[in-house]
Amino acid sequence: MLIKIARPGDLHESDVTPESIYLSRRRFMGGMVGLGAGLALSGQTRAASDYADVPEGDAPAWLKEKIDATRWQAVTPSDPEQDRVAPFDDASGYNNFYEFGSGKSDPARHAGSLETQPWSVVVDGEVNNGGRLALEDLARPSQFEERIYRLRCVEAWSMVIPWLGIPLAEVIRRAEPTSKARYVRFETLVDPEQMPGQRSSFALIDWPYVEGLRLDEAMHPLTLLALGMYGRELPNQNGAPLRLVVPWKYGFKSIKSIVRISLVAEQPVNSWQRIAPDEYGFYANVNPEVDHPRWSQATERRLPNSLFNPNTIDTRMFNGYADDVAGLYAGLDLRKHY
Ligand SMILES: Nc1nc2c(c(=O)[nH]1)N[C@H]1C(S)=C(S)[C@@H](COP(=O)(O)O)O[C@H]1N2
Ligand SMILES: [Mo]
Repeated sequence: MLIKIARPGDLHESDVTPESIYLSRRRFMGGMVGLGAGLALSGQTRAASDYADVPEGDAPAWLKEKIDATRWQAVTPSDPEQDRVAPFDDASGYNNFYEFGSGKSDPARHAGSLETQPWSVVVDGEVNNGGRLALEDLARPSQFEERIYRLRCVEAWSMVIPWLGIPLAEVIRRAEPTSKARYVRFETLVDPEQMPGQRSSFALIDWPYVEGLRLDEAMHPLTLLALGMYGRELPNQNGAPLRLVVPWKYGFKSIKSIVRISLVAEQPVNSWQRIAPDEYGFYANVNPEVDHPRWSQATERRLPNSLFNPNTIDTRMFNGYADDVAGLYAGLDLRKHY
């Protein structure tokens, strides 16, 4: 197992960052390893002790075991100045999760009581090996990996978050898609008793929250099913116990608290597309050249920031993952298929 215990000399940059976790040029440059579709993995590894400041979670025994066996070998963003990992308090305190309200602090305030154990996920549709899987059975055959990704919200803010999880591709392969499967459709839990946003008569969303990917996007090695972040299980406000992370797409594609994964023949209609099809499309690839009808997508506020340091940075094509994913969209008009 590749666990590196951090040596004191490794940590000097952390002196000037708010957290003991940071990304360094050395870590990224050190021994790049190619994987799958040219995916750049850092040869450096991180220690679980990098997360010493993060509050301990309350994961069930099976999940703790999986987390302890994580391959601490991150896919990292590339800019050591801009791409600092956000403090845990920001990543778990500033959220979008409309099931718990539409304010950024509503999820942290209201999601704590969500019952996430036991949890099961229905895998169905165009598959030969579907069914209802206990979460531990869905996760067990795969090794956990850490992925440090940029998350770029369509609202033009972003954070760098270290996720823990398993490639979605492995779950899909085990389901044995039929030849008719061309898309993957995801659903979030519907439970108005536990989710106050689903009781509100002002809610825009027609529950459940739905998302979708093309099958090749779903099979891409960057696409992660996350069960944890910052070396622990997911806080409920971040989509416990299971959420999608698709780092080259706007954050709304990364659906939380998933209860159903369906392989389907037709392109799913995702929740935001249903609400405002002129503003939110199916693809939702991060693209600084295609503005939202009501605001520019050319820049973003990298969090944490402040009034005195707005920390506005340029948005990158495919959120900086173009080398890995641009090929998926060859020949597609990205202005039309936003
Ligand atoms: N079920 C569900 N999933 C969701 C959302 C939501 O409201 N409901 N919001 C999305 C949006 S808009 C973003 S930006 C990300 C935010 O993830 P984070 O809170 O972990 O940063 O979750 C996405 N997943
Ligand atoms: Mo978002």
